[in-house]
Amino acid sequence: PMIHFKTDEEINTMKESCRLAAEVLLMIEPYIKPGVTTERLDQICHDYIVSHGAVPSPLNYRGFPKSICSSVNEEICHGIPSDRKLRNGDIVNLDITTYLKGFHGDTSRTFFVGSPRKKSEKLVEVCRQALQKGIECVKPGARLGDVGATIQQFAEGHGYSVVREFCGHGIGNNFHEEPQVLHYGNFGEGVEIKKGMVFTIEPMINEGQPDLKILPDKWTAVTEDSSLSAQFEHTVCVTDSGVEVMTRLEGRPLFYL
Ligand code: EYF
Ligand code: CO
Ligand code: CO
Repeated sequence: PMIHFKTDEEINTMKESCRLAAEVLLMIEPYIKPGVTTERLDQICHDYIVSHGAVPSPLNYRGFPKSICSSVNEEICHGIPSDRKLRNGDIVNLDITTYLKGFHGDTSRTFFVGSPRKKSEKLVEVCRQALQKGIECVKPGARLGDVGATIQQFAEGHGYSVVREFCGHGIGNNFHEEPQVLHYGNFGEGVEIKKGMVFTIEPMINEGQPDLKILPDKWTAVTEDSSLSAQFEHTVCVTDSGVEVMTRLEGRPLFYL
């Protein structure tokens, strides 16, 4: 079990990949409308990433067939872009990972399609805030259990549940590195956070029970009870004084909601 600590130089290069991934989420937003297929969104993101000299990390990763993950409504994560048309009132998470100059940058956001229902709005906002509170725990000397416990307490305090089967991860020259970043846990437990660590935090929050199943396509995770699920993700690095969100665009809020 080995965590790769990044030098300041590596982190500076990695920021370019992270910025591109964040720009993809900004670029794609106007295309997310009723009637658009998730395949079309995949194609637009793919072309944008490639035209900026990068590679979409999910494509062929462990056999994944598309360039982004698109997860609609009760889909938790790893949804495969398809000819499914988005409908008014859907929520859709687009998960973007880019590989540029030897480094991966990973970020995702849940969007509303057309006008959201109140219950979708509430779930998505709690998920966004859960990630924000998780990020606020990150500083040298804190532990990954603090991040997980904070996210879990916040989500469950609002009557929602946290998915256990998938977690955040170290990231760098490899898409997935150590450590695992659980979105549940206990304060004071887990790996100590140190300067130079780079990892994602990507809580998946369900409206109903935390249980999931995998669809026959072998990739898409959905809630077992068919309740809604939302997710947000950022790549963060640990600095001397705390944390920097590498997939946040300069001069913008954490998310554009
Ligand atoms: C056999 C994949 C492998 N895995 C993780 C591969 O970290 C990610 N998002 O934030 C992430 C994205 C993708 C990914 C895209 C494809 N994979 C998916 C599902 C199961 C699996 O194990
Ligand atoms: Co991701
Ligand atoms: Co990730």
